[in-house]
Amino acid sequence: MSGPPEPSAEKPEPRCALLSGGVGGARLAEGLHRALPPGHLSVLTNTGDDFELLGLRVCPDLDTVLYTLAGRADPDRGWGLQDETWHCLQALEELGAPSWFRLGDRDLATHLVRTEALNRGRSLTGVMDDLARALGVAARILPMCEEAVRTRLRTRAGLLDFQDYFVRRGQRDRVLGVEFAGIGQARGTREVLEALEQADLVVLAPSNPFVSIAPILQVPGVRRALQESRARKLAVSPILGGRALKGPAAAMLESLGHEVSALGVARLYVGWVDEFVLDPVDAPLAPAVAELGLLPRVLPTVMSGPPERLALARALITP
Ligand code: FO1
Repeated sequence: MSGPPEPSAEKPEPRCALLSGGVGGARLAEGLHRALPPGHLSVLTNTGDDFELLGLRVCPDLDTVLYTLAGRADPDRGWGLQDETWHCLQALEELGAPSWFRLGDRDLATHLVRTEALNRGRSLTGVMDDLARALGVAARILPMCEEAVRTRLRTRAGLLDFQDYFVRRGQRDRVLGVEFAGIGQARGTREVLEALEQADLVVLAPSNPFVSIAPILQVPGVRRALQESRARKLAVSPILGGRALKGPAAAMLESLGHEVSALGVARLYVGWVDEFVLDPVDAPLAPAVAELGLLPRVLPTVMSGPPERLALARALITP
C-alpha cells in the first residue's frame, strides 16, 4: 500500500510579476509563461502607448503580450497577428481615412471586441482576462491601470502623442522629454497591486526604460507595492553592446542625457531592483553595476527564438 506522497524537497515554483512594454517584454513573457506553472505569471503591461483610432480603443503593448503568449504574434514584426491580411486597411486608404497605423483584418476583431466591451462598462482588466481566456492564455495580462494615461514626447516638432512619434513619424524626432498625461489621476489596479504583493520574483523586462517601464513604475501605488514586496527584483538590460535590438531606447538614453550602455540603464533602476542582468557582450560592465549596489548577472539576453526565451526565463527564476 502506498502512503501519502513524500513532501517535495524542491522549492515551490515562484510567482512572477513581469513589468513589460511591447515586443521585447512579450518575448520574455513567453519564456516565463513556459517556464512557470499555469497561473504563476502576471504581466503588468504599459498602457501609455494606447490610443483611439477610428473610434476603436487600440492597446498595442497589451495586444503584443496577448498575441505572443497565445503563439499568434507575427514572428517578424513582433506586433500584430501572424497570417494577417490587410483588406480593411486598403479600403481605408481608398476612402482617405487614416491608414498610417496598420490595423490588420484579424487584429481589428480584437479592437472591436474590446471597444464594445469597454462601452458596455467592462473594465480593461476584465476585457484582457476575457481575451486571454478566449485565446487559451493561462497568464494574467494586466493593464497597469484603468485610467487613460497617454505618453507624450517633447521634441523640436512639439509635444507628440506616442504613436505619432513612434509610427507616423518613424521615431525620427530627438526626444527631449517624456510626459505621461493623466498619470496623476491613475491608480494601480487591485490586480496589479496584488500581483506585486504575491510575487516571489519581480522582473523589469528588457523594454524601453523611458516609455515602457517608467509609466508602469510611476502609476501611483506601484512604487509602494514594490518597496513593500518581499520578492527578488531584477531588471534585464534592453541595451547590449551600446545598442537596442529594437526601438529607440539607445537614442533616448543619449538625447535624455544618459550613458548609452547597459550601465546607463542600470543607473536608472537603482532603488527599484536588486539584480541587473547584462548580456555577455557587456560582461566588462559587471563591476561598475556592482558598484551601484546592484547584483550583476551575466546571461544571454538575445531572445532570437523560443529556446533562448525559455533559457533566459529559467535562468532568471533561478536565484
Ligand atoms: N508599429 C509600427 O511600427 N507600425 C504600425 O503600423 C503598427 C501597427 C500596430 C497595430 C496594432 C498593434 O497592436 C501594434 C502596432 N504597432 C505598429 C506596434 C506599436 O506601435 C509599437 O510596437 C508599440 O506601441 C511600442 O511598444
